[in-house]
Amino acid sequence: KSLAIVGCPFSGGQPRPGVDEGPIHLVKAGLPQQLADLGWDVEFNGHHQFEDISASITSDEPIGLLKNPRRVSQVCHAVAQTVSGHAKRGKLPLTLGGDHSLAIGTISGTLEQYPDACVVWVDAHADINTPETTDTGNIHGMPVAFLLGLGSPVPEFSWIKPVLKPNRIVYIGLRDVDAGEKRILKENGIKAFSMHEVDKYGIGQVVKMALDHVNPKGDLPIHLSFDVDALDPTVAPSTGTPVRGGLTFREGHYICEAIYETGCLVALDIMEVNPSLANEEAVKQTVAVGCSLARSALGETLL
Ligand code: DIR
Ligand code: MN
Ligand code: MN
Ligand code: MN
Repeated sequence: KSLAIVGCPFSGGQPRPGVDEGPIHLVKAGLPQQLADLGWDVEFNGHHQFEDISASITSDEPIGLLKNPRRVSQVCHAVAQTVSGHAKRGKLPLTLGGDHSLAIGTISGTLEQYPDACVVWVDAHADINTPETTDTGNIHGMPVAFLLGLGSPVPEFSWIKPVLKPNRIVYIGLRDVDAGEKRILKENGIKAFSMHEVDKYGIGQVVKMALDHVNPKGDLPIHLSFDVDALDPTVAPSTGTPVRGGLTFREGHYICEAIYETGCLVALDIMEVNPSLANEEAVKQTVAVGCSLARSALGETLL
């Protein structure tokens, strides 16, 4: 049991400063030791600095509506190589964000080593806008579209191999989906369990249905990408785009526990913790929840 923490202090996929401090807070809160206590051999070589990338990009004018396109692309490319490298050496990459545009990198890295991997995307948002459908131009609202190869190609992102198939991703927790995104989900037949389904069936049944869809024989590697804004804002207040009516503390952790129990987890993202939003108590609470989600996905049990 060996994992590598990939700390990604990056906020270029969205406009609010502070989310780049997320990984630093999660590590300071003791996450590496907590995972070691669960029996993992934990590698953590410090947070990504992305220094060469910043230095090499002197100006990053929007491309169409896309904001910070070169920075996001090159940072994600570096993250993809790091994640892929860890996976290749048999380590489970645990990426700490940072904003969710980083998942372009993490999932690309996973797919490079595990081409048949499936993705469980836990989020209030679908993050599947294309450069054509986006209202905000924030790339953290688009990673899934890039990974699926939807929308007209953006040359800056041509390194992405869109090898993710629409039937290999499933969503849990959605409740703030743009009109264009709803259309994309329908057109591509992408399975999504919104909060409506969580209310209707309960989280146990939803996770079972989600896994049956994306991993029908239970033999595919799973990448879990967890945006903490999937949780209700009362549970995870320090995040850039909170949406009320979210997952309870237990529902969020149940998803992680159930995915661990499959034995198929090969990569994990904990994204969008922003310690500069909300008061000190709320920040502590959100960072603690980020740590406990990671522990649940990596084998912590209640008994
Ligand atoms: C919105 C918000 N759909 C957008 N997305 C967020 O900007 O495309 N994703 N907050 O996490
Ligand atoms: Mn490393
Ligand atoms: Mn997200
Ligand atoms: Mn979100």
